[in-house]
Amino acid sequence: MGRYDGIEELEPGTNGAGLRIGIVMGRFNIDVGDGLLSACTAALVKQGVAQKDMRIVTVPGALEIPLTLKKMAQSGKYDALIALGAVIRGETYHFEIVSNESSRGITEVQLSTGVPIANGILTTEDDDQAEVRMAQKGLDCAIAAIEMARLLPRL
Ligand code: INI
Repeated sequence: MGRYDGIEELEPGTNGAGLRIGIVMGRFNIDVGDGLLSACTAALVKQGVAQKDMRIVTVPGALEIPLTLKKMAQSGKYDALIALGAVIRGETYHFEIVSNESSRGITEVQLSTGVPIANGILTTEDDDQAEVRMAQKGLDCAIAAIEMARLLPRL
C-alpha cells in the first residue's frame, strides 16, 4: 500500500535483474555520446542488469535513432530501449529540426510499439553544457528504462 490509505499505488521498481535493454547512441557529438553511454551502462549494471542482456548500437546522428529503435522494438528482444545523443545549437544551423524530429520520432516509436524508450538526447546551447549534463542524463535514462519496463506489464 502506498501513501494514500485505501488506494493501491504502484511503487516504482528499479531492480534491473533479468531485463533486456537496448541502447542506441548517435555518434555525431561522440565525446558527449561516450559520456552518456558510460554513465548509463554503469547505472544499468548497478541496478542489476546483466551485461549479456544489454546491446549497444551506434548510428551516425540523432536523426537515425528513431528508425533504429523501431526495428529493435519490433524485434521483441527488448524490455526497454534507451536513446543517447547530443544536439548542440552552436554547431548546427538546423538545431530545431534535428532536436524536434529525433524527439518526435522517439515518442512515435514508443507509442506505436508499446516498448518504453528513455530519451537521453541532450539538446544544449554548447559543448560545455552538454558535458556538464551527460553523467546525470545517462544515469536518469537507465533508471527510467528500468522503471518503465517494470511498470508497463503491471498496468
Ligand atoms: N546529429 C546529431 O546527433 N547532433 C547534431 O548536433 C547534429 N547536427 O548538428 O546537425 C546532427 N546532425 C546529423 C543528423 O542527425 C543526421 O545524421 C544527418 O542529417 C544524416 O541523416
